[in-house]
Amino acid sequence: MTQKILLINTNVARPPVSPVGLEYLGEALIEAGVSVRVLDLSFESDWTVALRKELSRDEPLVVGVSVRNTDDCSFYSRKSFLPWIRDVVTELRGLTTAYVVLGGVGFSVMPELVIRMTKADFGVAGDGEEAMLALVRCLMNDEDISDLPNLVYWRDGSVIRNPRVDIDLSRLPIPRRRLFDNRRYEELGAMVGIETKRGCSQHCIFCADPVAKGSRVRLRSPFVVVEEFKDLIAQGVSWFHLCDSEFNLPMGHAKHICQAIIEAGLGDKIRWYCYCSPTPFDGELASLMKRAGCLGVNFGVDSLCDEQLSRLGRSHSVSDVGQLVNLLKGQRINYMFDLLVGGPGETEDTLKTTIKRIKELDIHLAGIAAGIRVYPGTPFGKAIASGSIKEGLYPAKANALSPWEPVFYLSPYLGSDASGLISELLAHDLRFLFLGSPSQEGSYNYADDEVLCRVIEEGARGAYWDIIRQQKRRPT
Ligand code: B12
Repeated sequence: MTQKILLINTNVARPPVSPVGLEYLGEALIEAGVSVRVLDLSFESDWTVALRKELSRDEPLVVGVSVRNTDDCSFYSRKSFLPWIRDVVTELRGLTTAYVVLGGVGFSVMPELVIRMTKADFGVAGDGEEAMLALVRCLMNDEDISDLPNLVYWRDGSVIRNPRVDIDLSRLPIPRRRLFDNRRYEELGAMVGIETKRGCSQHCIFCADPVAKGSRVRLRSPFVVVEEFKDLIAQGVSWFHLCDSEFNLPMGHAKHICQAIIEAGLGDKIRWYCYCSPTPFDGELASLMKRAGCLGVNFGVDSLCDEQLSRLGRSHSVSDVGQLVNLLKGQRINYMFDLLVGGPGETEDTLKTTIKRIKELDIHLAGIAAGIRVYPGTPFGKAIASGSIKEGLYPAKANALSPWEPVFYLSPYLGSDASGLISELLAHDLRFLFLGSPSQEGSYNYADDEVLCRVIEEGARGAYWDIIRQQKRRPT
């Protein structure tokens, strides 16, 4: 196959995040014999000039455009990246007749809405490797595309989404991680992404991960993951962030991954962070993670009120979190807790209880996201679409979940000034961060946070929450 595919990384937010999804996709295409070029807009000072230059070289058959984030998911800033994606697609239309295909985790959380808004020709929802290859082959040979799994396309003015197929990850070649300049990302303070599995089988009512990644967990072999680490280490990369929804689900796989890293002698060559669920977690996992180079864990705790946890569809309890905290303290693990405030049924009392318990447990760092980002394919999004929840939606007219304006839900029982209430309860306690606007004092919204970028430029490294934590504690 000789015709060229151009893959464009559009994630230009700072501090940067390496385009691991696009890299996995590109490597799989190359392995199948497709000729692939990449353009990383994250490193271009003038994106229109860069597009023009790239497309004047020769005409590709397909241009793949990554949509990693639809928006920053912050109720208080509500910054959408979709107008930017639409501008890139529009610019491409003026420069090439190539098919424009969208994909990425952001795209996959609401594909129909994103494609309608950007007017791209096609999209791939979910796993990209095999779906994009199948699409490219059909387009090359002028074959019918209408049955291709994961494909989103236009027919007679309507957007059609084909049924998804979540691929068996053991079929994929070991990605070589040479398409993008991961070393340069690390120099700019990024942690390079790497997956140990895909999918999440939990039933959290609000979460986009089962929608974007599938609800069946698919494991990558520890051998393959270690080979990928080795390749990146050989390129001079040492800071990583795992891209699993929750690293410890299932716990046995997490232990196997850590053991494989330790046995390969990589534990002191890499430093990594990850997301974990509060359960299951035990002393053996904590110790293996530390020996395998883990420097910090972000736990999705959401609430410290059992009735609220149950309403959110979480499977852990307040007592589980208490046990977890004892274990983390005993094992001296660096961690933060993510809290999700303002879900259905949240009241001033449940919120006060959560904050009080965080203080009592003396949690190192807790981040508060107020307001639930509503996605069409989640149980919560479906409940809203069915009309069973009418109050608490922002924007208020949000009956037809629009991608132009990110839609949020905030429990009406928190009153008209939830952020004032939260600030009052936190009372400048340095153990708390808040998902506000980037660069705002105490905020942990990383998408274009200038203060965070400056600190990174001065040499700070690690997960962005860990850098912010250290800054907050630094005497001024
Ligand atoms: C790890 C992670 C982080 C880490 C990143 C560290 C790192 N170096 O990777 C950190 C903590 C820094 C982070 C930050 C943010 N994150 Co984040 N993150 C994730 C997470 C868990 C993994 C993303 C990932 O890399 N996946 C692995 C890759 C391989 O998958 P993929 O990108 O989907 O790629 C596959 C397909 O989509 C497809 N594909 C990919 N690109 C393309 C392109 C084309 C053309 C095609 C056809 C196919 C295709 O092929 C790939 C292989 O199959 C996801 C949730 C999740 N489970 O995915 C959230 C997630 C992506 N993050 C999210 C958000 C909101 C953010 C922030 C904006 C939060 C904030 N306000 O600070 C920032 C943005 C920072 C930035 N510059 O982008 C949201 C995005 C939701 C949305 N509405 O778009 C997610 C989905 C979490 C969630 N459930 O809400 N994040």
